[in-house]
Amino acid sequence: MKAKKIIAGVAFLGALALTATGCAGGGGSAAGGNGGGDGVITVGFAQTGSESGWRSANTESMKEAFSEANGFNLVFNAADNKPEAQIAAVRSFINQGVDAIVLAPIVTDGWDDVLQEAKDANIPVILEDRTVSASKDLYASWIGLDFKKEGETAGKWVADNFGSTPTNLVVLEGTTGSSAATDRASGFDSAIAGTDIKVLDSQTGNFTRADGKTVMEGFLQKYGSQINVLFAHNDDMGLGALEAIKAAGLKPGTDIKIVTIDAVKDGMTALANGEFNYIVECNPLLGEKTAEVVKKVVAGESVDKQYIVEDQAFDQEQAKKVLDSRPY
Ligand code: GYE
Repeated sequence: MKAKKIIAGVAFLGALALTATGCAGGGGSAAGGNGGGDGVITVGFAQTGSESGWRSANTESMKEAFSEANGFNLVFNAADNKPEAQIAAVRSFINQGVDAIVLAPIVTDGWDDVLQEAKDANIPVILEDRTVSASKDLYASWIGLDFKKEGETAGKWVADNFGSTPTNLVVLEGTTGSSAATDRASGFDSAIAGTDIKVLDSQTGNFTRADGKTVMEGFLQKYGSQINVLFAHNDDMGLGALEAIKAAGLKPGTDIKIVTIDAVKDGMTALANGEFNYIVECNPLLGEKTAEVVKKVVAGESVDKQYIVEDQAFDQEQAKKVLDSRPY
C-alpha cells in the first residue's frame, strides 16, 4: 500500500462502495488495511463479468497469479458486463488507494475520465484482455490478444472453403462496443471481402450462450435453411446456437457450418464431435504475464506498452488430437 493513501475510514467506505456496485467478492480483503511496507502489492482487478467459458478460465488464471503466495492482495470485482458498474469499481479502487489497477474493459469508450483520475492519484493501470480508446498515456501496459487477426483467421477459413460458390452467412457478434467484437468483425469482413459470401444478418449475442441461442432462433425463423454458415465471435454463442439449430431440425456442422473463436473445452468438444467446423483460439491464460507486468510497474521498472499472446486455430481433426491436453 502507498502509505499516503491510507485512511482506514476511506478504505472502509471503498469496501462498502464495492459491495454496492455488485462486487462478486473473491480474492483478498479490501485494500487499505495492511499499512504498507510489507512488500504486499494490493491490486484491484476490474473483470467484465462471467459471460463465457473463456471468462471463467481468465478469472481463474488471474486469481491464481495474483495470489497471496505470489505477494499480492487481490481485490476482485466482476461488473456483470455493465460498463457503468465497471467504471464505479475502478473509481472505488482509486478511493481505496490500491497499488495498481488491472482492467479488462467491457467496452472501448468512456474510460478517459476515470483513467485520468487514477493517473492523478499515482495509481498505475494495466489493461488485460481488451483495449480502450483512451490515450495510451493513461495506462502503463496492455496484455492481450490480436482480435483482428483472430477474425481474419476465421474469415480466411470461410473464404477458402466457401468463398467461390454463393454462400449465405449469419454472424453472432460479441458485446457491442468491446474491442474483441469490433476487431474480430473488421478482421473477418476484410478476409471475406470480394468472395461469393453474402452476410444475411449480423447481431449481438453478448458473448453468452443464452443470447446466442435466442438470436440464432430469430435468424432461423427469418432465413431458415438459406443459412449455410454461422460465424460466432465466441464458442459460447456458437454453443447456444447449436441448440437452436438442432431444435429447428437441422444438423449443426453439416447443414449449417459453424466457425467460432476461443477454443475453450466445450467448444473444442463440439468441434471434435463434428458439430462445429473450425475454431480460432483465444488464449485466456493471461494471469501470469499480467502479474509479472504489474510487479515491474509497481517497482518502477520499465515495461512494454503491449504484450500480445499468440493464438492457434483448429479444424475437426486437429481438435480430436488436442482435446485431452487442452488446459482450459
Ligand atoms: O472471446 C469471450 C469473452 O474479450 C477475448 O470475451 C475476450 C472475449 C472472449 O466473453 O468469450
